[in-house]
Amino acid sequence: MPSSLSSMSLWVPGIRVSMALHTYLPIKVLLFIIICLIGLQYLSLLQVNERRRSHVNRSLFTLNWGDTPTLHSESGRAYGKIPLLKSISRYFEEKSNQNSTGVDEVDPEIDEHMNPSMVGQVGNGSMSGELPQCPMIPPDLHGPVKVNVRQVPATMSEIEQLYPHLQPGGRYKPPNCTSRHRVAIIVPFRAREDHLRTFLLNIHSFLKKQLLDYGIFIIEQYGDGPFNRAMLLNVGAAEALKQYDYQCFVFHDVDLLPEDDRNLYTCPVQPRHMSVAINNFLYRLPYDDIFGGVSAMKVEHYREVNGFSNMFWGWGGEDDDISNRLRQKKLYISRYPANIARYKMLRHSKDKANPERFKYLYSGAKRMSKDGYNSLKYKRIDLLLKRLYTWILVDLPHLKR
Ligand SMILES: [Mn+2]
Repeated sequence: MPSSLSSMSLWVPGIRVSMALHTYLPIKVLLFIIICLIGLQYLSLLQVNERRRSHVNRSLFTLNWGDTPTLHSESGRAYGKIPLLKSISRYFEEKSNQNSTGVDEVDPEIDEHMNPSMVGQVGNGSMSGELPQCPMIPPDLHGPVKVNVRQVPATMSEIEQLYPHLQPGGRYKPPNCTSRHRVAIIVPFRAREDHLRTFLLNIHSFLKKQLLDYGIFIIEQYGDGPFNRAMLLNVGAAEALKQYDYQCFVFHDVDLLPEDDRNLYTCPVQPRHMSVAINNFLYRLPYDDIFGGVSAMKVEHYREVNGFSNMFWGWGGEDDDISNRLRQKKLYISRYPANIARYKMLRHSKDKANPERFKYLYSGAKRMSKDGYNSLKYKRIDLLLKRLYTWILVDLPHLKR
């Protein structure tokens, strides 16, 4: 009795003193059976995992993790990871099979637009009517681009030879897809032949990569009276829409050259100011409401604000006036980040600022409905579809008030 009591005290040390021996015997047996059962279960689990492992395809990279010596030599717990690895590898296997058979996920939007009847409407009845829509993000963009201002050919015909793919009037559309954007680039101009050559040399290669359906319109002011940039932009808008069913305008100074091809000249949801960071201004935005230099607008937004004012003769004011018009119509000026919307400005002597510009700026709101696109009058002296651009020479009547 004492010996068995002492052996009992080994098994269950905490309660040996106060309890009698015979009450512990069944518990002892029960514990033994439970431990045996746990052991058996454990062994059978190991066998099951061993069988599963033998089915696994060793060529898949995810299983190489499971087959590493460390996992093998370690305790059985490590095998618990294998079913997970297997499901991951099966996932990848199924994915790769899908790709190889061409069963890829279809973008519902693209699919919808590939419907021929839809493209017929969007494609403006042109040759590209049957082509699929171009990708939303052009694939050939590189980010920063080299702006060439040093080796500019001395004649237009030399530049023309560099761009044989252009249609008359400086028009381009992607050959293999229907562009999502029909964009008229409108450039007010007078007597800056060297700037124009530099601009055309750089802008055509820049825009081609962006898969746009675009045309370049150089609107030249006739005579040597004060320059009216805003009115020339209005003329450009009117003339561009006579040529083609453009969806938006990019109003572009001839002396600004984009430095990053992610700066997309697409039609913006909200009016977009594009020349955010200019080298001459140390790549900083001079003020928040600025809309000069380069800016883009949908045709409907342009019409909504009645275009630009025709009253700004000489330098300055017209860009702030359109900015006020946009605000009045509850349109917002959107911008790309400054590291993308970067421009190089060509050097030129400063034009004479218009001393009256503030007067017209202050009264701008009152004039918006009467002064602009709907009151535009001009005399078109010439229109030529040149190789690199559509040239429009225009005489602007100098009307006061
Ligand atoms: Mn300038």
